[in-house]
Amino acid sequence: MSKIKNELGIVVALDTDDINFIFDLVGRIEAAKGNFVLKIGRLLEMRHGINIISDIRDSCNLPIIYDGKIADIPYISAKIAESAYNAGADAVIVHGFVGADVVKAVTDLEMGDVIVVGAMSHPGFPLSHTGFKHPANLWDIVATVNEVADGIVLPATRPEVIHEVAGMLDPDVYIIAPGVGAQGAKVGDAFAAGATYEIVGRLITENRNPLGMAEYCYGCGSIAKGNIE
Ligand code: BMP
Repeated sequence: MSKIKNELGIVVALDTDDINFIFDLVGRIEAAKGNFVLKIGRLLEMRHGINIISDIRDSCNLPIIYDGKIADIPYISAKIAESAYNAGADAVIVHGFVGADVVKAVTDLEMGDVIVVGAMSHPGFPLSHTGFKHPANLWDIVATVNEVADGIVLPATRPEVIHEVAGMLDPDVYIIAPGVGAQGAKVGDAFAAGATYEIVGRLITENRNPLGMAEYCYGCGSIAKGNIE
């Protein structure tokens, strides 16, 4: 069973240097109503070291994703993932384009969730020239995810890709979708297309009321999915 709940939620991307702000925000989010997950990326890791994962782990009970976008040979990828799990991560993000053997080297650890990047949110991400708006190897990645992984990253900026892939995924697999707010996608659009989680970074971290924005995003998800209490 996956460590990250396969239900509607917001992944808060903690991509800011301000450590005091992060710990304050994490404490507030933990007390908020909703399903929230934290994402620690390479920015925080490069600035503060791997201990930032254990420090945040020690400060709260929220699930933590290490977004190292791991993309190396299987042996190295597994070692990187192992370090993140040992530091307290519940899930790691691995690139899908590197191949099924890399993803399997990480899932074989059986230390936590494995989330695979299927397609990315930025404008320059290479798409297939066959008329489909997704990378040519996306279906290979989806097959690997269905076989061994827990989640997939698909772009909120391309809801048609989410919609198409959602229909091909095993129901146990959750979809996390970045690109909301700062990158142009509207809050709720990815949920409406079939995403389980929207990833939100700057829209929350640069807001004057970050907690209010996080709660608003979660509420938009509930509305998009039609399960308002
Ligand atoms: P923001 O909401 O501030 O644009 O941040 C988006 C977050 O999602 C960043 O942490 C980024 O690394 C991540 N991300 C993304 O933007 N696009 C992708 O395709 C994959 C990502 O992990």
